[in-house]
Amino acid sequence: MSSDAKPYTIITYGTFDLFHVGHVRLLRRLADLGSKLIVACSTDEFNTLKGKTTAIPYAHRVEVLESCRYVDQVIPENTWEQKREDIVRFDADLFAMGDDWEGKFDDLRDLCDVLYLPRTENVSTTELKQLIQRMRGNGSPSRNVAAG
Ligand code: C2G
Repeated sequence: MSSDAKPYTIITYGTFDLFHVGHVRLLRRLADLGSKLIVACSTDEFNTLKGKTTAIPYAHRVEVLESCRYVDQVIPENTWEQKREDIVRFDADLFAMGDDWEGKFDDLRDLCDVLYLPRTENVSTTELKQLIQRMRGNGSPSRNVAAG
């Protein structure tokens, strides 16, 4: 592909709390589909709107995503409604999510392709939180993750 060709741009959205292999495998599959992957990371305020409580603050979740080899750019996700504007702004060719969102964003098909990829089984942020709670209940030493 000539160097001045437009990158095939993919955009995806999520909280990415307690970054785990399910997130990694989604981002890797998406990166393999194009030449630029943009991740819109849910802000702490938006997660409150989503009814989600995150373990890791937004700034740290962004830092982790930006360190991921598959991710080219991280932007904030502040609202449900920003997707259309983002797709136009970044000239995205593909909007993609895990298939727990199957069908939820088909309305974007007038702007770009829409793809739902199979979730990675047996791992989720919720399960990790429950595991950590059980470990703490068993007297495992806990330390402030954010302090590193
Ligand atoms: N995911 C996955 N496999 C898992 C867990 C998550 O493929 N085992 C995918 C999800 O399908 C999603 C992405 O990883 O596409 C991020 O997951 P979350 O952080 O849980 O994102 P969510 O809270 O679903 O926010 O506007 C869309 C929302 O912001 C999505």
